[in-house]
Amino acid sequence: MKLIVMGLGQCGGRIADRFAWLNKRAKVVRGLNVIADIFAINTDIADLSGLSNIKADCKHRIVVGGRKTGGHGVGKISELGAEIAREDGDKIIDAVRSAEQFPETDAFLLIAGAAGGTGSGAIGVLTRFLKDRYVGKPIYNIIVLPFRQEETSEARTIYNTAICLKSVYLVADAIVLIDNQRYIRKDYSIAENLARINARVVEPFYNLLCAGEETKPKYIGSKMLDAGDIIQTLAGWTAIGVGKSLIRRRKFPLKDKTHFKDKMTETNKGVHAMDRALSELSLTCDPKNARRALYLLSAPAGEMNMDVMKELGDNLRAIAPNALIRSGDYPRQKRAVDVSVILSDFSALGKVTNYFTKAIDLIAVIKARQGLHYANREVEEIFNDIPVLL
Ligand SMILES: Nc1nc2c(ncn2[C@@H]2O[C@H](COP(=O)(O)OP(=O)(O)OP(=O)(O)O)[C@@H](O)[C@H]2O)c(=O)[nH]1
Ligand SMILES: [Mg+2]
Repeated sequence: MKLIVMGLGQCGGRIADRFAWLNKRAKVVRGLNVIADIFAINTDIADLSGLSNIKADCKHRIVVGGRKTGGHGVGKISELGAEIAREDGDKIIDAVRSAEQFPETDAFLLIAGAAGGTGSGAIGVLTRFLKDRYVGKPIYNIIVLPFRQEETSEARTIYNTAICLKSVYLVADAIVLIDNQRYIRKDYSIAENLARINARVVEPFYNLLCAGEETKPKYIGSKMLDAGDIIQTLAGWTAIGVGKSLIRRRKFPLKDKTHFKDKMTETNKGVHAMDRALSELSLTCDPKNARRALYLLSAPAGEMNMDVMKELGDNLRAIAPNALIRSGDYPRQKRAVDVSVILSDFSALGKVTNYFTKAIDLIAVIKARQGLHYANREVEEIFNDIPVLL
């Protein structure tokens, strides 16, 4: 599968930069190209300078809103981020239009942090721009949710996040949610944490994107996973994860390749990798609410067989009983069994509902100060008062 990736704001730009690194890795290690082109868009010039893998020309690192912000960001005012995206949208679309390999692109992927200003405000607007222009190409979003400490220290965090989530839900084909708090490690500095989180956000995409771009028969699985499978799986709120089991070489290999001991370990390794992928999903969620799911088993060809695939399918069916499950195998991985999992099209998601409820409370307080009373109004009616930035 081939993507055009666009990182908005600091958070989006840095994760997009990691996607650029991922593509370099795919080219060097596997001779594959999974990203058609990558852009970073920001109101902050310093943030754009800090990137390392995205091309440094002005068509790939795009400064927007220069006149309004003087190149220093929008200071968490997402309404301003949205306004700038509306004004400078054509400049961005122009860059996208001249993207390398545009015709081979399967989908767009836009990335932003929900709690900031530039990315949070711009992502809904740009998603809609692209949607109107490129009918038929899916537009996906990755939305990064704030750390808990950001939520408790600044009311604007919750407000921006709720507005951003409501806006993107109305326009994006699917939204992959990343909860920063789930990845945090107490013994690391903030910068180390962010770099590690970004690496882990991008990792599940490696095999998922590569699998469908293979052309050599020996790397094509018995059930190849291509762009179509991923596009059919992604819808609405989505969580993603990857898990690995390392393969240790036996000192004294068993002569009989069909020996039950080896058969057992193959299946165990697969299931173990899937369990890890599920426990490391990008978001706390109840898999029972997922209506679509997908798993990809990547392993050396010798480690794959129908039993492992069946066991993985049964395992996922037990965890996500209401999901339509798609799957694939990819015989390319070396020295590890790797399982990528997508859970998508959630019918309910506590984390998202929580942001909306808290934002509604905040709005009620603000309106009360203005002399407006919400006492007898339905929650749904107040929900309509959460602004939309499109
Ligand atoms: N995972 C991850 N989160 C980040 C990163 N940088 C910032 N964030 C999170 O993103 C949110 C802030 O968004 P930013 O991207 O910094 O804001 P912005 O879009 O640049 O907007 P302004 O700076 O207000 O103009 C916070 O919740 C941060 O924790 C990053 O590199 N990785
Ligand atoms: Mg910024």
